[in-house]
Amino acid sequence: MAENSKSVSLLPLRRNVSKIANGDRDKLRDAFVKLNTGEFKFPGYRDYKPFPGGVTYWFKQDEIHQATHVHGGPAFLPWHRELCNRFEKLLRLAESSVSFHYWDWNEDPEHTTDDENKPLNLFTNEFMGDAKNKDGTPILAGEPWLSAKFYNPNPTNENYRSIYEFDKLHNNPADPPIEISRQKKDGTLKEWAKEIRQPFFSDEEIIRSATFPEMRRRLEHIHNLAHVYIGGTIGNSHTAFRDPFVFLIHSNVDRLFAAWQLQHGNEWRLDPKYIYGSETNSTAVGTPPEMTVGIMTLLSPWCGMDQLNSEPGLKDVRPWASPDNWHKLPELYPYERDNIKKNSLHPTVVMPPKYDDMNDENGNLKKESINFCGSSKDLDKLLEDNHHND
Ligand SMILES: [Cu+2]
Repeated sequence: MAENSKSVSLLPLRRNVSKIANGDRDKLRDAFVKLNTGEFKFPGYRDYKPFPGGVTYWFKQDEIHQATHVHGGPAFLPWHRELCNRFEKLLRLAESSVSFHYWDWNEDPEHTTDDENKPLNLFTNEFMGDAKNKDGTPILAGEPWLSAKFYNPNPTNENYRSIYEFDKLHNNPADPPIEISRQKKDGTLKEWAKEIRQPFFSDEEIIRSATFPEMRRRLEHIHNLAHVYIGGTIGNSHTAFRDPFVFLIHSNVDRLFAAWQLQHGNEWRLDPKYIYGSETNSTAVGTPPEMTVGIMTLLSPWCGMDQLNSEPGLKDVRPWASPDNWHKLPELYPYERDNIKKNSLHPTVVMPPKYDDMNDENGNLKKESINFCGSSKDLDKLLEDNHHND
């Protein structure tokens, strides 16, 4: 019994963030906060040329997202899955039993309910900060992020990150952004989409898509709406990853991708050779910044820019650039153990992470909810077989 309860509390299930215990939300917030402290910094110092160092694990996420721009193409889902999986590992360095929980965008995050069906607002100064002013105008996120130096509205010198993409003087990733703002819309995401006459796809419609290209287009569209629905910093793709709420959106995006993969009778969606269908052999198209990234493209920046096949227009990011070159020394870094020279076909990218609506407390797939005929053991084996076939 004791052993059992221990294994449950350590289970890495990703859950609906409004339905977990208050203490688990605190833990998630604390992990975010810790990743922006001196304890969690990448090597180097701010003024190093050509690539600044000394960036916290938290600010690194914005730097990575800005350096790559993987949107509007086949690699949107797998690339963001890699980003999220890596970020979850970092969160666990700060809080060992934390998971990458999701915001179910069918719920209004200001007016939802908790695990005991009591009213719950995710935008409080104990959890995600402020969502908007009472009159609907934009607001700065405030606590807990202000004290944690996730932004600094009153810099005493020139060391801050601007909200403008082309402000060359104020874009050092080691500096705090000058603001995190939000302007959340009233009602649910679906209600707002109707108001602005945008097509809306339900979870069901996304999951029932017949092919990968159809599914990822529907899913990315709703994801785009979700960004603008929260508004402000997160509503601009250049600055979105400065707002912690972005990860709750992206956990939900990945959950729906996983749910599509686990549909009964569609085991090919777990097989790197077949999952991406007609987009399997896609490569980068266009010229930066107007380009889309393909399934064959190596996952940047983690692969290092000196790799063959790395795409034009991408920016180098330490520590996967000189002088650290982690992509050449993965054995030195425990959380870089996976082969860094991977693309979206790699089994660790194709494998769906475990979510509470598809997996039971022991991490096994729930047959009744997702109609997947196998077990997670079969899944692990399938992925292993694919790995050996590479
Ligand atoms: Cu996004």
